[in-house]
Amino acid sequence: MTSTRRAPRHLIVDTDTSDLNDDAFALHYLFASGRVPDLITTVFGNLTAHSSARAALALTRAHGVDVVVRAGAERPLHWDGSVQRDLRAVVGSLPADTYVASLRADDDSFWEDAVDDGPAAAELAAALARSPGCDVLALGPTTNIARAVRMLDSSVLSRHRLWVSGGATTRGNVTEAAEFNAFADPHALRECLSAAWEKVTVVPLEVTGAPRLDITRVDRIRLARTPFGRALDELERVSPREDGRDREPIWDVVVAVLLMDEAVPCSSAGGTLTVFTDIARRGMTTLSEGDAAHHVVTAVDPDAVLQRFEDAVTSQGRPS
Ligand SMILES: [Ca+2]
Repeated sequence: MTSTRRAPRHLIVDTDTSDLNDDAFALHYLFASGRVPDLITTVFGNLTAHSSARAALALTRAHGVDVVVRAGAERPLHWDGSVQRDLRAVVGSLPADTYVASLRADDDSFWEDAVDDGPAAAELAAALARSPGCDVLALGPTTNIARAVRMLDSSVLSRHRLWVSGGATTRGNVTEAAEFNAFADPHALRECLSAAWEKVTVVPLEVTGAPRLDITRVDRIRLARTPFGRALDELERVSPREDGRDREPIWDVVVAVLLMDEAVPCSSAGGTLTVFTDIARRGMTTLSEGDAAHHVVTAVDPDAVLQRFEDAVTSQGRPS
């Protein structure tokens, strides 16, 4: 297999990981590939930022590696009374099976309790200020990253590259138009996309949702005596798939694989991705092709992504 590994740069992963969701799959993949993040920051989204930090810390320990993990934002960037009221009404009106995780309208701890944000944004800004060249991998709502961006000059940001898992160019998964990470904090995503990064790569839902980890691959991977193999085996035992033929999409893994390996066959469009922030179109993203402000991945070879992932998480620590 030919693969062209990118030269190692610093790596910061900002994530709303839980114990073994797609963010955790992506972290396992990065650890197994030897691309250990220099910093992991966590944000509200699937869980609270603080719960997510605990999950990330447990994952780093399963790999026997010390990585600094910092919790960050527990709420979106814009959070005044009218934003809260309008947003809660919108999520309350969505079909009952819509995945809105920590934004559930009946989750009073999110809407009403005053949990303090952790220090992630300041730590992220300090790490970027120190690093000569960093990849920032955004796997959740981009609130921490937007706050860090506000603390930095363009001369610092222009050394670093942003990779975003989120947005949707045809169809969303929260509303008709909006993907979850973009919906959770569209103002933050807009600020992140307009900042002075060296390069911005966005991998939208259509692309991250394409590769599916089928049962054959799951059954091979869970036999591996690696941290991920053991974790997946445990998941299959406690949460069986029943008649489903695939476990689920592996969304955030797709972005991590593209970050790691430029030989993965994919296509992309240069253009400007616009994020809508008004309540009716919250989180909707549209691409105007033309300039190259953003590189938006438009398609990827699903089998190549899945093979890279399986190779890494099953052969960890063994010479290839
Ligand atoms: Ca995520």
